[in-house]
Amino acid sequence: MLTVLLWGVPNLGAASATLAAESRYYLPSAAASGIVTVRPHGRAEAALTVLTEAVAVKETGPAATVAKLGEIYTFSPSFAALTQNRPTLVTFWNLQPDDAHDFALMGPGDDTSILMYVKLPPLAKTSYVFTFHRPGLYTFMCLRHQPEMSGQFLVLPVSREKPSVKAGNATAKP
Ligand SMILES: [Cu+2]
Repeated sequence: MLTVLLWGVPNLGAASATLAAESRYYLPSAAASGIVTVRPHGRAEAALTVLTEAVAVKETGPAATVAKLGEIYTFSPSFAALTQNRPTLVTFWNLQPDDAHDFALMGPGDDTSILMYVKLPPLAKTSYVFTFHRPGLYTFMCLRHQPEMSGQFLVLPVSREKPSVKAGNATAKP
């Protein structure tokens, strides 16, 4: 006889709170993977590093600016051109010791649904291999620092013509 004990489940306390917080983050769903595939590791044909840059922070920014506008960060670069169906390793460097950032990807075009949402912990490099399957303009942002911490990937289309490579050359090495 199968017995399932549930009496301890509602009292997980801190562990469940941590799980709830972590569950806010996600990679593209099966449906969204038709637009962009994102993997923590894997083969890449191009690479890009995106820094989190502090423009004004409470420790170093002009007091009047920080008092009026708060801490200000940007992604650097905040714009990059990528190629459709070309696996690209994007490495985010959070350069701040005391501030977490995050990365929410939207698009293409006017579609504001969030395809993926991941955290960028302090003083850490966070990498993913992105393969965009649809050309277009994709907006990304750190939801903690809006509206200034935003950027765009422009995904350029690949030619629809198939390369005329002989089968015998497919495994040839230089
Ligand atoms: Cu941020």
